[in-house]
Amino acid sequence: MVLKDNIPYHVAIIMDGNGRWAVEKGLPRKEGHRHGVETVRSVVRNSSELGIKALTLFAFSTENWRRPVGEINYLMGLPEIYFKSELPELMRNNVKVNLLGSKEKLPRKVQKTIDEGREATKNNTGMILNFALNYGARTEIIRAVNRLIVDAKEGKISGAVNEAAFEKYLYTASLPDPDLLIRTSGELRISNFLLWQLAYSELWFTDVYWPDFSKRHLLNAVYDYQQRKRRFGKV
Ligand code: V07
Repeated sequence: MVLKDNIPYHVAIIMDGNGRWAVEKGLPRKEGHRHGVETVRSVVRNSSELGIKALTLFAFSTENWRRPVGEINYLMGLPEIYFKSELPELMRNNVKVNLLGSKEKLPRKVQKTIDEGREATKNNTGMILNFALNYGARTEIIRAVNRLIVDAKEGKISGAVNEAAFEKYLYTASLPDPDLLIRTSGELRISNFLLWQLAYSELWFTDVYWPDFSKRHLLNAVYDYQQRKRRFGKV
């Protein structure tokens, strides 16, 4: 099925449809998020087995704070639930965890959980697992501009800034751009996710809700990616 060579180096996923999955089953929305964490477990394992080198998962956007407080509180408990059960497997599979997004607005406890997860996995040399948490792409770009201005004022920048120089100020500094973006649950939008980094990414959409996204769907996405011819604007 999927080819062993031409595995996408970096895959990004918008994990959409947890609430809808639950509501359609007559369950509370948080049941959808709970099942969504199960899917995170399987997609991390399967991606690492496939030889994907970086996986970026959109877990919580800067816009998601507008959800009901009860739902937000539940979501903010998920990083801890995730690490409690997954840390041993992350270590076995040599996975290094990282965060994209601004930590400051997150509850102290969540910051601590993520710092500990990062610290525990920092020497792992296998797949990089990025969680985009309190992430918004426009905010990321504005933050980069402001950090650049600070450096410029300190005289650390000489002449015009090019793309390579600018990218160093993004959360994804030193990480290659995603080769493949997957979005579940039928929405055909980017929704303020990695706007800079997705410039040349292949996009793959499915109607499947995130809690139902399985190894088969991941393999389908990678297979379709392998059939595409990437030109990066060239002929
Ligand atoms: C969340 C489960 C997956 C579907 C999308 C929304 C709900 C894993 C994490 C996580 C985040 C940081 C981290 C370790 C795990 C997570 C939130 C929501 C807020 F370091 N899943 N998951 N965080 N969902």
